[in-house]
Amino acid sequence: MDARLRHAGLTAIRDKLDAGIRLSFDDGVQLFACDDLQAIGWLANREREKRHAGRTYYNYNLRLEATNVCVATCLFCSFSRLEPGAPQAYTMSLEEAWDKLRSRANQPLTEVHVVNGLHPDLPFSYYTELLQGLKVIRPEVHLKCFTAVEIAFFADLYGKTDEQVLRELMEAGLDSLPGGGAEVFAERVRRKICHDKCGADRYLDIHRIAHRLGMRSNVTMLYGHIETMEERVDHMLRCRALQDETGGFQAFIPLAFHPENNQMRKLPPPTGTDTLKVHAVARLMLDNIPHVKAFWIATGLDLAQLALWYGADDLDGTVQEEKIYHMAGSNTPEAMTTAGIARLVRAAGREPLERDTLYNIVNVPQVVENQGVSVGL
Ligand code: V47
Repeated sequence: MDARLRHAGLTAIRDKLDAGIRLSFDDGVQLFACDDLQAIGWLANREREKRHAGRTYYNYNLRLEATNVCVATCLFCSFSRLEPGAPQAYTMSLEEAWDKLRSRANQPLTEVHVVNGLHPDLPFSYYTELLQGLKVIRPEVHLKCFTAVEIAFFADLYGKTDEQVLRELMEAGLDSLPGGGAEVFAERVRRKICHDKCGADRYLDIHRIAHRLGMRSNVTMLYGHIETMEERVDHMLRCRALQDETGGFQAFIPLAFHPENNQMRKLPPPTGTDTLKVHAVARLMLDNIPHVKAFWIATGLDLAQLALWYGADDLDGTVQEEKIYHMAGSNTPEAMTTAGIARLVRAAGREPLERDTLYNIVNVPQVVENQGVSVGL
C-alpha cells in the first residue's frame, strides 16, 4: 500500500494518522479531491479496525413517524405535507401511534426512533403523552426521539427555551436524540435547501444542551446535492468541535440524498464511489466520534456492506415502517430482520453484534452451519 499511498499523494495524511495527529480542513478537502478510493478506504478501514476490529453493530428498532404535516419547506424532502388536509398528509392519534408498538409485543425491540414533521397545531402534550404512553407499553425500550430541529420548533411554538423542552421531554421518557435535521451546516446550503428551519448553531447548541443533561445523540450529514467538498469538511469539523466539548455524539451518519418526489428531483443521486468516500472521510476526520453508521435504507444494502470496509462499523437496525426514504425513491426493503442483518454483515466478512441504542451488546449471533446465521431470538 505504501507505493499506492505515495502515488495518491496521501503519505502525509497517513503519517499524521500514524502519529495520532488530527487531520486538518485541508486534509479533508484533499481526501475528497483524491481519486484513489482504494487508498482512502484502506486508511479509513485501518482507523475503523483500530477502534472496532471487524465488529459491526446494529439494533432491533422501530421507526415511528407520527405525522408528516410540516411547516418547513425543505427542498429535499418527499415526506412532508404542508397542510393537515393535503393529499397524503397524516397525523396519527396517540392511540394509533401507541398501537404501532403494542402490535409488536412479540418483538424483542430495544429502540423506538421517532421523527415527525413540524406540525403547527398539535399541543405540546401530544409529544409528552406519546412518550409516556410508549414507556407504559414497553418500559425497557429506549426512546430516541425528535431531531434538534423539532426541539427548536417546539421551543418557538410553545414559548419555552430549548433546555426546558428537552427537560420536559426527558421527564416524559425521552432517552436520546436522533441525528436528523443537520443536513449541511454551511449557511449557503441551508439558505437554499432548508431556509425555514433552525440554523446550524442552534442545532449544535441543542445537542450541546442534550449532552449536558446526560443524553447521547447522533449527528447526520445529507450529502450528494448542492454541497461542495469544502462544505462537507466544514460540517464534519463542526461535529468534531462539539464532540471535543461534550463527548456526547455516538455516531456520525452520512445520509445519501434521494431525489424522487421532491423539489430537487432534477439532481442525480450520489454515486456509489461518493457514498464510500463520504463514509471513509468521515471515519478519518472524526477521530473523536466512536461510530460511523452506514444507514442501509439510505445507501442500499450492497453499498452498506461495502461501506463496512470503508470506515463504517454500524448499520442502524431493523428499522421497520421507514417512510422518509421510501417516499423519496429508496428501493431498499422496508424492514430487515436481525438475522438478515447478521447474514449481510457476515457475508461482508465482518462480525455482527446486536447492540442497544447505547452500544451495549445484547446479542452475539451464532453461525449455524449450512444455514447462514441464526440470531437466537
Ligand atoms: O434530517 C430527508 C434526511 C433525515 C431525504 O440518528 C433525506 O440514528 C435523503 O436523521 N434523501 C432523517 N435524505 C433521517 C435521520 C436518521 C436516519 C438514520 C438514523 C438516524 C439516527 C437518523 O433524513 C432528515 C434528512 O436529512 N432526508 N429527505 C431525501 N430525499
